[in-house]
Amino acid sequence: MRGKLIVFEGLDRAGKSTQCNRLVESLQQDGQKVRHIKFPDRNTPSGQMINSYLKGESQQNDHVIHLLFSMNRWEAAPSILKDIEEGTTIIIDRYYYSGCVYSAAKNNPTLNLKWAHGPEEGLPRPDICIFLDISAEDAAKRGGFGSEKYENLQMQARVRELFGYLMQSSPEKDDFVRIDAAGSLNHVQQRVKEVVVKAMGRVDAEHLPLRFI
Ligand code: NYM
Ligand code: MG
Repeated sequence: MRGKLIVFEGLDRAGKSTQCNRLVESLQQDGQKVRHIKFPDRNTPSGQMINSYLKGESQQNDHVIHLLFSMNRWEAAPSILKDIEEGTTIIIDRYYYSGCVYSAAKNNPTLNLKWAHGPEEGLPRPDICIFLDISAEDAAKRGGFGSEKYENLQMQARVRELFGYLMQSSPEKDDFVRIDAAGSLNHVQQRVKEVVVKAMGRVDAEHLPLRFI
């Protein structure tokens, strides 16, 4: 059986890293082969440019930084495909949904969701995307946002609105399961596991092929 592609999305401070780690551990305990990755991958050359932009150490125009984030995913795509083919499930902390939404949230008149989607087309499409939902205000209460670009209330509120649009009206809307992330870590973890086990089971039972964006 092929591996599955499972993505976590959400605002900064929604708890994605914690829930990714817990899911990886839990699936491994079930005897599954799992690889955990994260975008942006700050270690590759494109990732180093992204890192310096996010930290405010360099400037990029909105379109260029968008393409760098996309490039960062394309660099990883062959190894994702190979693992999935060989039966390893990939859990990703942020993917192209963040790519589209954060770029479009800047309200640049020539960079809307449609433009942002273009460079992502052809990447492997998730079997499921778990949106850990938290309000921008609650996110800010969790020890506050950091100092990186985009980590402010106004931007996060706009990001959440656009995620809402993706989940309701985009062609990808059925990829999403929204989980309320304001609850306890253990409760969220349980919900995540239920949702993931169901989605993975469905791929196997119906022999669903991996799709592409
Ligand atoms: N981000 C992340 C984007 O703007 N576009 C993308 O394609 C991706 C994957 O980078 N605020 C933004 C969202 C985050 C920031 O991610 C760094 P993280 O998960 O906080 O390290
Ligand atoms: Mg962050």
